[in-house]
Amino acid sequence: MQWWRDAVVYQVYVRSFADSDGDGVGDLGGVRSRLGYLELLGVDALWLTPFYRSPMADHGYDVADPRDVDPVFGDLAAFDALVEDAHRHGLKIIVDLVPNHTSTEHEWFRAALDSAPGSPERARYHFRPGRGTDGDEPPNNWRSIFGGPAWERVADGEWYLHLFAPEQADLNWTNPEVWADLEKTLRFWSDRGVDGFRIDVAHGMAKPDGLPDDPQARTELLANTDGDLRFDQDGVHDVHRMVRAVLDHYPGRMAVGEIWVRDDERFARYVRPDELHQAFNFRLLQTPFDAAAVREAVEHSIAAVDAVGSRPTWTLSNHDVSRPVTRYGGGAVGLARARAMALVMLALPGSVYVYNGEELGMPDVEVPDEALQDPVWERSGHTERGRDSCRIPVPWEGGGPAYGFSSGEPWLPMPAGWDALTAAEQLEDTGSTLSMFRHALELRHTHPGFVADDDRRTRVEWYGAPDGCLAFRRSGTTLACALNTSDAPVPLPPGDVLVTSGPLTEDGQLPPDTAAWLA
Ligand code: TEU
Repeated sequence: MQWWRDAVVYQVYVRSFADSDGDGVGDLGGVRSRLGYLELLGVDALWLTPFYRSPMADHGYDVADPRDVDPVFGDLAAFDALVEDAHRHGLKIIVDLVPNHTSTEHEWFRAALDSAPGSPERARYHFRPGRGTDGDEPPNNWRSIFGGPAWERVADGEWYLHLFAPEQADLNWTNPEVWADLEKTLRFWSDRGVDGFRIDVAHGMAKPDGLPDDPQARTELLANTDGDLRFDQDGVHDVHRMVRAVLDHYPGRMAVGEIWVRDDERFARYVRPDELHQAFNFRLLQTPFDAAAVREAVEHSIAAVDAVGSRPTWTLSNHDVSRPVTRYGGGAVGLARARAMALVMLALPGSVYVYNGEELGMPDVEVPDEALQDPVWERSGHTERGRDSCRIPVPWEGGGPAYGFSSGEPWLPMPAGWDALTAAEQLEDTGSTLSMFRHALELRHTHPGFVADDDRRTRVEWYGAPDGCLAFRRSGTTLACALNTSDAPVPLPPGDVLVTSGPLTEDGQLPPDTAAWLA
């Protein structure tokens, strides 16, 4: 059963979702306590961000033990209870694996530090002597994604590679022990009943022989075809074939890769039939609120994966990027646009990834300097504020400073005046963003435009639309979606209105910054 092909997957940033023990940090018990809400919302699966043992230099993406739960998030028993309850609520569980690097607190890295240059312990990572007369220059010119050189020096003078924070040492994927360990981790969580895996930096891992200098000394994560040597090396596909071979032994399991590769043909390689089931498609979240650009992104995204017989995925936000409400201009206009884009995304064929709080219309929140936590802030020499603004805890109900997220002090400050944003308030309001999501998700499960079992569903057919607008129909169905990004109301395409992202005009037209579904 390929449940993921049309699934709506809800990303739980565990740290910010719900805190069950009052330490101000969300945890597995908190997720479990909110399963009723998630079922009511109507999502199909949860992606849990890393909850493994970690010193939290990158909030869990620095993993010290990938087969154990960090005490701040709970323990293995809490995890098992969560999986069992989630399944009882009809929700699948996807866990997040981080195979490109480990924490420098991982036992492997500690053993590497205690061992001599050239030892097998060091061969699990990329240790190299430095350049320059005293070896005090990094081994190559690669830059870290979070800022600064991608190399850190250890006491005996060797350097190790870290494409992210210095606390995240890149693993050496030419080492068979590294492969065996990922396989063990896949089996460990599969045997505990998880339904899928999100693979962090899935275009990383493989490095070019000899780690040559990058002619451009790039700093961005998005790999191009023009030779970024840090990412998208051909050898990475062997890793994904191994992942697929392991998961093929477990019926109904899937893997979705976080793949920042610009070139369509190279991107599609990751979802070939013997590799990952899905790849995140970041095109929509990089597209401005403009109908022509949105249409281009949609056509492009579908064509890219169609070429290898795979289905598209869609996302407008995650824990690494500015939230849609803020990205589209903030305030009432930003919210209206975020709601409209959510309806467009939820009408598209394929599966959708929704980030916690997106269904509430949460905006980014300015975090004061002294409260910033993201390593990007330090590593960039305080030139980049990092990703804390989109990681503010979820407001559940009014009546207290932590809005029901925690009985203690939230790990990031939550602003005053958020009562109307809370899930509890929005559940009561039929015009709320949450009610719009619930309605749309219910239609995804019940309307023939979504449930028709027909392979043509991978395609959309475009209607002619006024300037600044788009309208499409899911192929083989009557289900249509229209979006107005112009500054004047426009007539709707034919059909009965099923749901809108905001009120229509008095004469039944689609106003600016609004989308509608029809059938
Ligand atoms: O993300 C890859 C990544 O580094 C970017 O999304 C990055 O966060 C962005 O360009 C801002 O600097 C994954 C995780 O999603 C992210 O949270 C981790 O920090 C990163 O890997 C390292 O594991």
